[in-house]
Formats: sequence, C-alpha cells, structure tokens
Amino acid sequence: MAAPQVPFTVVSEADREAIERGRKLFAGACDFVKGVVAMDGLPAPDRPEVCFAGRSNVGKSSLINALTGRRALARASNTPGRTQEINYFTLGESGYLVDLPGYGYAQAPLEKVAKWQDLLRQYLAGRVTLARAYVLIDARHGVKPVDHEIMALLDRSAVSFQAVLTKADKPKAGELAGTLAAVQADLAKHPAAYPEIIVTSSENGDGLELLRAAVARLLAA
Ligand SMILES: Nc1nc2c(ncn2[C@@H]2O[C@H](COP(=O)(O)OP(=O)(O)OP(=O)(O)O)[C@@H](O)[C@H]2O)c(=O)[nH]1
Ligand SMILES: [Mg+2]
Repeated sequence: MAAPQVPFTVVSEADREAIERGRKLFAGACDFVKGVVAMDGLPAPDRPEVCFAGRSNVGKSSLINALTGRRALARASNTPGRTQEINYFTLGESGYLVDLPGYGYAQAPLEKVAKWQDLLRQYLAGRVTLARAYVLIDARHGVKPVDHEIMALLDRSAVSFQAVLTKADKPKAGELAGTLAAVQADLAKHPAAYPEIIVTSSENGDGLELLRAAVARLLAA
C-alpha cells in the first residue's frame, strides 16, 4: 500500500480572530535586541522564537520589516550576504523574531561566510526554544539544492519548518502556480515540513496578515 500523501496546501484565509491576534502582536513593541556571532552569545532561552531562514537575497530582512511595519528594523539590501549575524528582535512580551544570515551565494570574504554558515547550521539544529523555522523560497525560483540541504538539517533535528514564498509580486500568475506545484512536491520529501505554504510579498503586502496570524498562533502567550 502506498504511504498516505500529506497534502501541502496554500494558506488562503484565516479566521478573523486569528488575523486580529496577529495584527495586535505585530503592532506592539518590536525592538532590536542583539546581533549574535557565536552560539554562546544567544539570549537566554526563556521564551519561544521563530526564525526566518533562506538563501541570500530571498527577502528575509525585508519580510521582517514588512511584518512589523517598520521600514528599517532589519537591514535589507540588494547585495547578497547583507545579514551576517543572527539578529534578535523582541515581539511583544511573548517571543523573539530572529533574522538569519542567508545561505548559498554571498558577496563577502569566504572565511567570514564559512563562519556565519556554520553558526546558522548550529543555531537551526540546536536552539531549544525555536518554535518554528520559516524557510523562505523565492516565488520565481522554487526550492534549490541548498534549500534541500537546510530542510534535511531541520528534518534530522526535528525542527518544524514552514515554507514561505517571497516576492510573489514578481512572477506572473501562471509562473507562480508552477513554482507552487514544484514546491509542494519538494516539501513532500521532508518530514519536518509543516503542510501549509504561505505566499507573501513584502512589496505589496500579500500574505502578511496570514503570516502574522501563523506566528501569533505560535508565540502569543
Ligand atoms: N519585488 C520584491 N522585492 C523584494 C521583496 N522582498 C525583498 N525584496 C528585495 O530583495 C532584495 C533582498 O532583500 P533582503 O530582505 O535584504 O534579503 P535577505 O534574505 O535578508 O538577504 P541576506 O541578508 O543577504 O541573506 C532587496 O533588494 C529587497 O528590496 C518582495 O516581496 N518583492
Ligand atoms: Mg538579510
């Protein structure tokens, strides 16, 4: 008998209460705590956190800014490798938002890149208070081999992750549908993948209220 297929659905709505909880959580105080360069520099594991992981330039920092409605909370730029530390932000009283350095190509010295890549992997595999990793995937490009590597690390570490498509304002509708179908098939290879995909654009706001609601479900006290 074939194994049951887990359907990977695209989130298209959330109930009003959940949306409102998400809106409230992200409308509250959100402050930069610190940039971490080594595991022993992580804040005390005293509250749950969610992190944003993904290839360099996929839009992690931009998404944090868009979610919080603060244009320059996390530094974003066109140069891959902009975020080089694990950046912690408070989210209300109840949790942390974590902006990670990107993986894959980065415009920075090799030695430096190797160091922060190593830290990134240690963090993803070993942070006890990590409630969920959001793995960001460019809506034009889909899941790349290096994403599979990170997803496999999360599988091995039993860290629940959810795929979030970014830059959904860029592809045409047909192209987006194609990427989504491919991402659904790719996620089916990863036992730690949460079975819902959120499609977002930091540029036009698509999907942000759904993502806020999802984070609030994990972090709201
Ligand atoms: N059109 C469009 N551009 C976006 C979107 N999100 C991010 N960008 C652009 O993509 C580039 C990279 O964004 P960042 O947020 O810095 O990406 P990152 O994943 O944090 O990159 P690293 O820190 O280098 O790993 C910037 O030029 C952003 O303006 C989006 O939703 N739509
Ligand atoms: Mg960044």
